[in-house]
Amino acid sequence: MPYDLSRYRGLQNIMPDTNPIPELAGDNLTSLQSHILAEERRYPGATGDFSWILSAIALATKTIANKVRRARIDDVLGDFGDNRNVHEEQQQKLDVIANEIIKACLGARANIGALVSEEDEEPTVLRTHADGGRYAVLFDPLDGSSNLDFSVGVGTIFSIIRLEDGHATGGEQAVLRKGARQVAAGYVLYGSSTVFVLTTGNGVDMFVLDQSIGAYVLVKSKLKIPDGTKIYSINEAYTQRFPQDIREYLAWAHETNYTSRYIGSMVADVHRTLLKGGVFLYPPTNDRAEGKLRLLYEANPMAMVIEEAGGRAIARGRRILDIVPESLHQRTPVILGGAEEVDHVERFLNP
Ligand code: AHM
Ligand code: MG
Repeated sequence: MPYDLSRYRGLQNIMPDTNPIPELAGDNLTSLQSHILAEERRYPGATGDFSWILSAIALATKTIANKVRRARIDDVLGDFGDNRNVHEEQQQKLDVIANEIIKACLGARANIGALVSEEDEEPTVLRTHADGGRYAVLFDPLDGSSNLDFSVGVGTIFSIIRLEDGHATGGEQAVLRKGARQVAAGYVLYGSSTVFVLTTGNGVDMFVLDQSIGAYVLVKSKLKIPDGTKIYSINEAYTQRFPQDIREYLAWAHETNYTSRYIGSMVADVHRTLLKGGVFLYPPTNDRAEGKLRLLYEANPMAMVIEEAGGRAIARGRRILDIVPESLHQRTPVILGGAEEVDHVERFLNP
């Protein structure tokens, strides 16, 4: 459904003194909020849980978008002292700020039992299942943050799972669910515009933050990854450290007139792959047997988005969404993108 500007201008003509709000424009101008409510109506007996959680994510990401844009002015770029996160990676000041913003926005939602963040070693347990904690939200608050100082696109990645009755605490065991069990996933890219990409298992929709009205508005519904795009996205500087099969794929891609695009910020690289096609790879290396990316809040949500858009997401010869997690911050190799492009890589992979 396009963001129909003529309709929008029409509204302003009728009500010159009023700021049009998205809901007033009917089908042609749909806010994230109204979209989620409409999605929920598809399920008889829906409780409104989703709109409640997603509105908190929307609020958090609008706040983070604002912080990212003002970072240099507010002098919050750069390292957060000598602090390292659970992965022994240097934390940026904005990693910490984004993490706190998300926890502040999600923490008050009565149906969230646990939060899992890349920046925190343990889950934050908010309430038990018995007390209404029905969902867990797993997130990377600010992915690609080492690029922040140079105004490169960074993003927030999120995954929502249902907590089961038996796991009353909402602790680590409760959130170790394979990606196929996600009920919603997506990301927000803080780039030249702020883009919210969402799937609730019914295709992939894309919203853009309209700063003038402070709302995410729907710009594309039911996105499909184009096939036949000869782009690979990989940190090619690691070629000597990649397994032989990946090196053979790259040699084939060179001979087959592929081009390369690599931003080094997963949200931006995946977003390009979603819209333009191609394949994104973060394989194992000699020094990192499982690659770098984290399963629960990086690979899984991106895999759900990509599959819902008709693509494929694999690791070690199987669907990323079928990997049974063993620990909260475990890593996984990642190959995702247009189905045909992933097939091409797969032909080279050793069993
Ligand atoms: P981060 O979560 O610490 O920001 O690291 C993840 C990022 C991804 O956004 C990106 O795909 C990858 O690291 C790039 O890694 P490399 O510099 O090894 O290519
Ligand atoms: Mg990350």
